[in-house]
This record gives sequence, C-alpha cells and structure tokens, in this order.
Amino acid sequence: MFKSVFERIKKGIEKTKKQLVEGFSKISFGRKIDESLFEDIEAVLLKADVGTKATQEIIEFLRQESKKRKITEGEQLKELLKEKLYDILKDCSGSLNLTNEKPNVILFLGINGSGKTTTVGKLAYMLKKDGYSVVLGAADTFRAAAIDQLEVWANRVGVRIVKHQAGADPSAVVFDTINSAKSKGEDIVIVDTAGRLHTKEHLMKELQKIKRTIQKFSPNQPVETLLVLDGTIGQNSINQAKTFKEATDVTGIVITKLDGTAKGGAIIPICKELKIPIKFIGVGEDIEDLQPFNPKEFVDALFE
Ligand SMILES: Nc1nc2c(ncn2[C@@H]2O[C@H](COP(=O)(O)OP(=O)(O)OP(=O)(O)O)[C@@H](O)[C@H]2O)c(=O)[nH]1
Ligand SMILES: [Mg+2]
Repeated sequence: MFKSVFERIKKGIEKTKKQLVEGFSKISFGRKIDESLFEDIEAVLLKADVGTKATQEIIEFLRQESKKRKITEGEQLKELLKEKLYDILKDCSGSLNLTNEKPNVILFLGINGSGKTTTVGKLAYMLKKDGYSVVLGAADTFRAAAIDQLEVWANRVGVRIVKHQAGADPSAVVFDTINSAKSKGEDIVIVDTAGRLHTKEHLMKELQKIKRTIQKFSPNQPVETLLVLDGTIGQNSINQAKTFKEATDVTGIVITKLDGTAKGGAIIPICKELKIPIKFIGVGEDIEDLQPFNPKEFVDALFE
C-alpha cells in the first residue's frame, strides 16, 4: 500500500506536530482570549524552535488581528495561527529549476551528515519516476565509503553513476559525469559532494572550482545548487547556511530529517532569514521520503 503524499508529510512531521499539538492541547483553547493564552501559545512556538523573532511577529499578529476581527474565542485563534504560518511560509517554497538544456546539473552541498547522499538518492528516484534519465556524480571523493554509499543508491534507483578513486579531484569527477551524460544524451546530472568542515576559504575555492567546471558546459545557466540542512538541529542550521551562502550562490534548500525532530518549527526562521526557496523536505529514510515543500500541506499537517 502506498501512502499518499499527505500521509507521508503528516507522518514525517509527527514529532513537530506533537510538539505543537501537545502544547496546544495543554492549553485550553476553549476559553476566552486573554493574555495568558497568548503566553501559552508563545511558549509552544518557542519550544518548536520557531525562534524569538518569528514568534514575536506571530503573537503580535494574533493580538492585533483578533482585536480587529473581534475574535474572542480561543478556538478561533487556532485558525488565525494557521493563517499566519501559511502566510509566512507561502513565499518560501520553490520548485526545481529544470531547463531544456541537457544535461541539467544539480549540485548538492551541506555539512557532514546533513543528508546529502541520501537526498541525492531520493531525488534521483523521484526524477527517474518522472521520466528523466539521471546520472549521479560521486564528487565526494573524501572517503571511499562515500563513493560506495552513493553507488548503493544508484543501484537501488537504477541509474548510472560516475566515480573516481577516493582522493581524486571532485571537479574532475564532475567534468567526467557531465561529459558522459552529454554524450549519452541524458537529462539530469546530480552531484554529491563531501561534507565540508574546512576553512571558509577552502570551501569557497573548492565550490568555485566545481561551479566553473559545470559552467564550462553551460556558461549562461545558473547552477541549481541545493543546500541540505539537518532539520534536527533546528535554528542552528541558519548560521551554517549563511556560510555556504557566502561561499557560493545557493538556489534552493532541502531540510532533512523532519520526521525525527520536534524542532520542525525552525523552518519558519530558516525561510525568513535566508530568503532562499525551500524546495524539498526529507521526512524519513525510505526512498520515497522526499517531498516537494508545499507550505499549505505542511501547515495543515501540523494541525491535523
Ligand atoms: N530520519 C531521517 N533520516 C535521514 C533523512 N535524510 C537522511 N537521513 C539519515 O541521515 C544520515 C546521514 O545521511 P547522509 O545522506 O549520509 O548524509 P551526508 O550529508 O551525505 O553525510 P556525509 O557524506 O558524511 O557528509 C543517514 O543515516 C541517513 O539515513 C531524513 O529525511 N529522515
Ligand atoms: Mg554523503
């Protein structure tokens, strides 16, 4: 039995939902709106890692709007809250930039363990299902195990992989991958990279070299560059993301592991502060547990 997309998201963010809903269920909404109700909601939002700035904005909105709309019942505040969360998140989504040029190149970035390789595998599966021919580039040459891990995904999904020895130049792998995809007329190249914890200068140099390599093939095209952030660290991922953003143009964000965290509320400050579209969310370790980020479904799932 296949679960529907909605079921998957709902399941995926169960812990976040629990954090919010449990908190809300402790608050008795069945009372008239008063100051203590706002305080209770505020506490719940902070606990879900929505962050102080966004939480204040949300509470302020609830206060003013409830007055303006002459809302007096606690239950009605819940609808207002949903409205506000959706309003914030609706500008944060975006879809994959795919052009007619072959191959399209999607570059993955992110620190160790954020979920890059897993997401590369899931995305390859999704795109293959959509009818694209996909090839993976094993540009995480830092460890042999990283190449093996990507190869396992390639076999699982049933797509080609281009790899070099461990220790090879990542840009050389990228070059060979695109080159071979081009000669075979394949649609999409997805590049996995190493989790980078070196200096910022090192990061910048390496990424720029990889990007130059990609742009040799399509000079006028921005490279779809997806930054993978670990959802379990909540707002702490924001500074990490800023470092990558300074190093290179990031065109989209993937937030992983939303199934394993009560900090899913961080998606709000991530969206507000980084102003980079969130393109996908990871909601589990299965091959199908990657979903396009849909703000409406996300907010609905939080309150289901
Ligand atoms: N629960 C859950 N686990 C995930 C998700 N995405 C990735 N993981 C797990 O996170 C761990 C790290 O994932 P990787 O894909 O290896 O991360 P990486 O960024 O490639 O790591 P490095 O190659 O070491 O930099 C693995 O155990 C994955 O199964 C997700 O959406 N949900
Ligand atoms: Mg990896």
